[in-house]
Amino acid sequence: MSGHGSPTTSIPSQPGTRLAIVAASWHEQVMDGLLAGALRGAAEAGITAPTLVRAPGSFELPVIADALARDHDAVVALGVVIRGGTPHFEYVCAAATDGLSRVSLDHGVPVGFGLLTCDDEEQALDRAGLADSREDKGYEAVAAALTTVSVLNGLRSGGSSEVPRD
Ligand code: DLZ
Repeated sequence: MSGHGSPTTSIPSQPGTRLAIVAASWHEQVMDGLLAGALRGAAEAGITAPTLVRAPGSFELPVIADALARDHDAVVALGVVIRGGTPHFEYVCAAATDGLSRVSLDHGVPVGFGLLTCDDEEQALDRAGLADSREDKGYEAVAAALTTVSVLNGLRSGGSSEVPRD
């Protein structure tokens, strides 16, 4: 899967939204970029102080996201998993992905999926929203979560459910 075909990203203004970000701690340089992008996205929406929690690794993202989904309108999970020489990569990625999906559906709360699952560090850096990166997955994860909040609010109030466009 590549970023080709991704939508033009715009973030709806929603300063009252309770947003939480949970960020794993592996691969510091990439994670710093993801986190900066996520905070930039939050600020663009008028959310200046989202809840920010660190997880030890990506495997722990779902259980923390689950706790955050209880009292937030949206959660964004950030992680970086880089393939090694053992099947560990597959297990961590599957557990994090399945767990985050479950959290979202169990709570009816959007979970922005900012988990990079890469073959090597170069791929991860290219998606980290750093000066030389081609993609900004932390920002995109916040945009997706907040856009989904807007869509759900529209559906729940019987109004428009359209995804806002530029
Ligand atoms: C153990 C492990 C390994 C090998 N690689 C990563 C990684 O690339 N990215 C990441 O976020 N976490 C990694 N972990 C840690 C696991 O996610 C988890 O924290 C530990 O297995 C302890 O439960």
